[in-house]
Amino acid sequence: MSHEELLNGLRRTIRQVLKAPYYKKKLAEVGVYYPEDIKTLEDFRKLPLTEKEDLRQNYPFGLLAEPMKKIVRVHASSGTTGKPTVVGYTREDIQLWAQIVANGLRRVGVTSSDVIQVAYGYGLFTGGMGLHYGCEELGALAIPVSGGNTQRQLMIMRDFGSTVLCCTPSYALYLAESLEETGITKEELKLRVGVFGAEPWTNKMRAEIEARLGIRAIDIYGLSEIMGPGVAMECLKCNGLHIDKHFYPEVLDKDGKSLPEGEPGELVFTSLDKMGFPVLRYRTKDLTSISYGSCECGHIGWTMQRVFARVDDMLIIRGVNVFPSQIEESILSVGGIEPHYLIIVDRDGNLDTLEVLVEVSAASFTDEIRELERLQDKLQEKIEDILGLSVRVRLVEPKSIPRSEGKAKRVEDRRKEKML
Ligand code: DLL
Repeated sequence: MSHEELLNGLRRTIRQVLKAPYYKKKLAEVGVYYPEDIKTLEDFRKLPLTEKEDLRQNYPFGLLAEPMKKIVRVHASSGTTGKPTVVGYTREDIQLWAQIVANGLRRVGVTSSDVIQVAYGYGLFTGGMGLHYGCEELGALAIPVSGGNTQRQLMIMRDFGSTVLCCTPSYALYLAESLEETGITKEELKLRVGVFGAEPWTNKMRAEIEARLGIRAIDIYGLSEIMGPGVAMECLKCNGLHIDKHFYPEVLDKDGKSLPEGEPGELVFTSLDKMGFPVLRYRTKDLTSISYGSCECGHIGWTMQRVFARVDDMLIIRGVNVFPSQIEESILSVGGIEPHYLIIVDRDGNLDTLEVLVEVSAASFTDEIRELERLQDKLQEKIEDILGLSVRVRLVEPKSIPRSEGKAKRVEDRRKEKML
């Protein structure tokens, strides 16, 4: 996209957001009354950021930029506190979203001949319906099974001949595990590709899922405030997620200053063609870096690295910044254990404590106690090495950590209750 095309897109969005009184007031405060007031990218970068709090203050429909009669669908994300954040789509927005998802699927070799099991939740969450409309736009067969009911998922997968599976990576792992128990073999399935997202995951987790299900596992990213799944997606090269051209990304540091390409910070998006719920410089709270360039797959534009954490996921333990993904990496680099874990942070007097529960595999569970102790020590050492913090690793029985059918919860921070 040329510089001029980008500026035109940004101005289109400014024209659209000015229809919502809240944005109008916010922009007036910085002297912007018309889209033409933005003459350069520098002007644009001075515009105020939008946060989840702005959405909350305007709950439920205050930021819609089109009259209600033009809105044909709402979605919402639950969040951990208070009211959900609500977003609205016009008919054109829904069509655009479907095309964006379809393009992403096409890029990983999915065609109209594919049978796509959509095991993301259907409902206010954007996962199910977002993928569903993308599949239909592609002309593929969508199976709207939604999340949960694992045995039925597996039966459908085998009997309907699903070739593509869409769900969270943690649920994919659970399905793989249940498959082994049900006695259905990989060979009885036609599964070829997995389109996994909605939560952070690592390359080690990818390798695990690919091996267990015998598929290519592809990362898909998105958030309801920007549109839903498909804002960015990997191609088969898996060198980052290509950001769709209808969204303009920026990466900012803690103080809101723009960071150069390649430097990690908070991802911020502006939609370029959304009508119902246009977004101006929305802070995603997701941490990653971006770069501009072309890929062998044909994508020319922005690519983001996988999201390694959210700003609010970062745990500060005894002053050290810890991301759950660092712990996941170390766990998955040791054999004899399952990729299921729970991080428990607590406080003992004035001291933060970090404990990681890790499941042993059924095979190592039968080993001698001494073997298990050795495994536990090895894991503990690995995590301590990476974090530079002392940690207590506790091996637990196979299948004792709760499985997730949607977004996994891997951290329990008990300090919060103690602070209240
Ligand atoms: O999770 C949309 C989605 C559905 C994406 C299905 C991919 C697949 P929300 O519920 O609004 O929307 O949550 C958005 O989830 O800000 C990230 O923190 C996280 N997230 C989404 N995709 C990824 C990913 C959907 N691929 C929030 N990797 C985002 C890491 C992700 N985190």
